[in-house]
Amino acid sequence: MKNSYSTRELADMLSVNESTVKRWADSGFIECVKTKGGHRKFPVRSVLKFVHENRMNAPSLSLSEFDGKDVQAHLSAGFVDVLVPPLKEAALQGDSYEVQRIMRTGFVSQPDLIIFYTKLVFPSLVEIGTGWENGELGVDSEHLATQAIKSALFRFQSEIFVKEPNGLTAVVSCFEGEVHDIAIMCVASYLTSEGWRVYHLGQDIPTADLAAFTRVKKPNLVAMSADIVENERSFVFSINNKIVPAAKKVGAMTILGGSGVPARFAGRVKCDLLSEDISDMRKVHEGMLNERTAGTK
Ligand code: B12
Repeated sequence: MKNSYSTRELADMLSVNESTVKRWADSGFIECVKTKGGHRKFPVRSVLKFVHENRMNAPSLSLSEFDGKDVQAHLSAGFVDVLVPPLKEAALQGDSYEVQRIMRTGFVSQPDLIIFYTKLVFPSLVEIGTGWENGELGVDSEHLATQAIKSALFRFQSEIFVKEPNGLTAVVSCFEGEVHDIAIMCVASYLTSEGWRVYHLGQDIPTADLAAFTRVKKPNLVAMSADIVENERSFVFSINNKIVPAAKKVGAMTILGGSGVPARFAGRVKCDLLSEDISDMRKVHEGMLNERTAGTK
């Protein structure tokens, strides 16, 4: 995996002069380290941060990592789905550093986090799940691959540029008994990148604890994820009688996300939003930010 770029490489990839890159570095806009010989080296992590922070389009940064005309043409147009097969392959090998490298590449070509998740990360997981369902993959391979993606996501997410705090707070959590936490981890990461203060509670949070935590932290939003519900009555009771009242008391919006569960419980659970698509988080974020901005004027 490439760890850093030279001034020339970076200038070529961003289509600017070398002198521009040096000026950015000397003004502190982009972090660089100097070698003993006095040459500037730009860590990949800082380059990604810089590109993301400045909303730059730098597909050639990702092109430098991949061979093949088709792949390059797709990447230069931001179509990261072309990286699903290599990402899945690296995951099935349990090579989480290669998965991370592919994620970095994909993110440079498609720096919209929501699109990046929905076109690259999630389809890879779904394909792995389908392989298991069809009997092509054993539980061992499925777990190895998932773990590789999850570990890579953890590291990758620490490289994402985070906006200034916007004053909004969210509690995000899997519902009691739920262990599928990758989507909610991505929800947490998206909101964090948009400047939210996020309390990410992870898998299998008992209802009483989630309600108590909500009462204490008084967030603007409580976002939950549930993929598998065995006891319908208890699920509906927990949401309607414990979590929603706790959220209402502190003025928080509630969202229940997951696959199949929101549709199955539509009209039965009293959350403000039921969603099967992480893209809905963009609308929620923008709506709440506008409300907040209007309220503080
Ligand atoms: C990885 C995985 C696991 C891992 C979980 C690792 C982890 N830390 O997450 C492990 C191996 C532990 C696991 C266990 C099980 N799994 Co599993 N697993 C998967 C797999 C392959 C990928 C899950 C994933 O991350 N998908 C990608 C994410 C992004 O999808 P998602 O969570 O559905 O999120 C989407 C929406 O639901 C929505 N969303 C989700 N949460 C939220 C929240 C908010 C706020 C919003 C706005 C949106 C949102 O956004 C996403 C799309 O934009 C899927 C296959 C698949 N098709 O997804 C099966 C799958 C989910 N698992 C399944 C099953 C059956 C199980 C087990 C019961 C298997 C078993 N017999 O032990 C156990 C469950 C244990 C438990 N107590 O819950 C089934 C579920 C079927 C169902 N709904 O009834 C699936 C679909 C596989 C299948 N085709 O049968 N699993």
